[in-house]
Amino acid sequence: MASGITSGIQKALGGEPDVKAAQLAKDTKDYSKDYKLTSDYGVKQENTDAWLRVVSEDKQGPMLLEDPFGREKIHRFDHERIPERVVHARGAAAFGTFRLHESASDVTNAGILTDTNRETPLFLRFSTVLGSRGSADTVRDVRGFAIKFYTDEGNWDIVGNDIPVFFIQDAMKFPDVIHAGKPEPHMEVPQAQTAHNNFWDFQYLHTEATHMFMWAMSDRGIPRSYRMMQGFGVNTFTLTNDKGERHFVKFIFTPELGVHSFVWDEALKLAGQDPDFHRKDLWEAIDNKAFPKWKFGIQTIPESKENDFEFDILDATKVWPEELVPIRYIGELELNRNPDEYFPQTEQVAFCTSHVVPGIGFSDDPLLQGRNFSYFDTQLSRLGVNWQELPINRPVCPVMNNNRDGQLRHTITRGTVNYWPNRFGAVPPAKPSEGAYVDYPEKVAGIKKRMQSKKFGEHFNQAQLFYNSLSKVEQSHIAAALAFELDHCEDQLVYERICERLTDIDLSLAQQVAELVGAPVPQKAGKQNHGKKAKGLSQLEYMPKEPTIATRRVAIIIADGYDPVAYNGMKAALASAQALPFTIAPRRTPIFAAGESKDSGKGVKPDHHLEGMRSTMFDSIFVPGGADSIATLRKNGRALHWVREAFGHLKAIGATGEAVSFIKDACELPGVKFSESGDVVDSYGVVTASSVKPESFKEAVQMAKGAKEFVDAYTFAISQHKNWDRELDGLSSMV
Ligand code: HDE
Repeated sequence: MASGITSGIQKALGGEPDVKAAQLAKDTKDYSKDYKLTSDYGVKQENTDAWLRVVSEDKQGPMLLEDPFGREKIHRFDHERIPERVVHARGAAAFGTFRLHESASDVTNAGILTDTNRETPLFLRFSTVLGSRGSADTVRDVRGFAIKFYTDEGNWDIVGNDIPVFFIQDAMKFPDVIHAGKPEPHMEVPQAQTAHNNFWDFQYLHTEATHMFMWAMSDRGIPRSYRMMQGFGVNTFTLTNDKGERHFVKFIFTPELGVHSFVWDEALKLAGQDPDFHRKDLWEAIDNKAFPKWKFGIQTIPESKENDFEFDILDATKVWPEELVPIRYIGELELNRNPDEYFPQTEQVAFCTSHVVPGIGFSDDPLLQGRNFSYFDTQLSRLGVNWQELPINRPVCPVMNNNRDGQLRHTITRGTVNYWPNRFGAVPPAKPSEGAYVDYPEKVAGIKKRMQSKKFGEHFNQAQLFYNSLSKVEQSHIAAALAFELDHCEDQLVYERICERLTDIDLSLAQQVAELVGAPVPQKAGKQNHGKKAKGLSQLEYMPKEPTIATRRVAIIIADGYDPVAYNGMKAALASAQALPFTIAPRRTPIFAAGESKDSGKGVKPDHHLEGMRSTMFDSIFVPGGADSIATLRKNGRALHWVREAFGHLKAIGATGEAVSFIKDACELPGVKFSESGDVVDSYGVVTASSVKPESFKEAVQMAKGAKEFVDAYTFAISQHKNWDRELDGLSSMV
């Protein structure tokens, strides 16, 4: 616990460091070791395997309906499911802490954004949008980034995404955009994909979605990890300070590990090879105490400047370019505890954009205002009216009101009255000076009408801005993603129209895609590209300042006769840099080093065998030398596939000794250089060193230096996430 915690709630709970954890502990049971099995009504049971039935020696007789235990067990099972979320059904979550480094008291009086002595507990749920609960993690989609802050003044929910803009401007269009993206109604396909006619039909007809579909088609749609995504509140909220002044605000979270994505082929394969990849990745990092962290930032605009921009600052299809509205990073969010049980926590957590605390409020953003209704409403069909009483949803501060009853109410309130005012002089409602929520006294005038203000009508400027601001590689990924999606649209009208729409963004993009998908290749821009760029949009801008390989999964591939010096040295170097080395071999029984006797009873037990995993599940591969080991791997088609696939997916590859020629033969490509002698060569992220056995002390010292040089070059290549030069120079697709 940080020193100087002043939270009154913490004191009330006996000074517990994490008030939410302390509260939840009271509802968390682990009976299995202390108690015998009982029925739900508490009676001990001697047999929970067989239903009570009539039997004779040679005949199995009928089961008896009278058996309360058999009936109860099946009945409870029959009713285990609740409706999944209508969107964002698939998710994974963790507990964490929010700390404020710099008070934002100039713009707000919210305790969580002004008190730098506090640690606020939180629960963060990541999700995909379109897929069902059982769909794959790595599909192309937007990712949810929903946080429940358990503040001293009540729960504050930021229900955000990993993309800063949205498809629609008005909440009323939400059912349309989601219906168009979800499986088509006649045969319920495709699952968790936007690659189908209806989605792209809608995108063409609904021009305000153009900016967002460019983001969804960019690498942001296929993140490497939940831990390597930004989070955005998307909507425009407001902050009010002690002077009663109001600012518009956007909330931003930027990950310490950088913003990284898969390449598409990798994401596609992983969806089948390990559909739980992101869920496991999050759990594994927290379990290994490599706690993911995000910087928390705000962009604020004083109320007086609301109309100073060429776009409407209440339009959720627009970003606030950082050049115009800088981000002020004032806090840090860390995830540091895995949930105890999925259903009561990750599934039953219920977020509401309408949950704000004093000092934070809404704007007239028409998407936000609809969301404020929807989230509250949807919890009724998922969880019932008393959903706020569920342990994961309960605030850590006292809840006192006259709301009563309803399905599954379990708070028991003493007293004779349930209304206010009452004759018993119960505590009256709070005053603003006592922490009551103050509604901002805004003057509102206008004509009641179903329309947006004028600036909402411009839909392409920021789609161009986004595209122009990306690196060449990122731009080419958008073209490839669009070509993939449109290839899955059989309706000619749909793919031709989208190619036409792309001319409103960039003519050359439209031409590339049209050629690939077989649409007429456009010759004229629909709307001229303005050529402007903005910072902060390309994810390559978010590389960590200090290169890091923390939590990177590295496969070390060996077979009998491997070089133990290179194997052990690299394993230790990776582990000390907080990477996760995994030993992969042709079998999972022990593998023996060169010179090690099979009868020694020792050997290394691999974590996985070559067929059990795929290169897709790792960030990099390293192959140590050893003549026999390499001779075995050369004959193993799957081993070759590991190397070629890792190369194709732009991953760092390391090899020493005899492994160098193996890697060279597996993926020899013009332009890629390999080490021929003891020197270290880093070419396109393939880092090799053909070691020689030291003949003298001097040589041994030189080799030790070489080893350090090798480890440094190889780990740096891993820290770069992908070797983009490989792709730019057209090497990756040749494997
Ligand atoms: Fe949501 N959204 N949404 N959404 N949304 C839901 O609420 C909705 C939107 C987001 O991990 C639902 O509890 C409307 C934008 C996340 O539990 C539902 C509109 C953004 C999650 C709902 C939007 C989001 C949801 C379904 C248009 C990014 C998952 C289950 C006005 C800022 C939260 C639920 C979790 C979930 C409605 C648009 C993010 C139906 C009407 C924009 C991260 O209430």
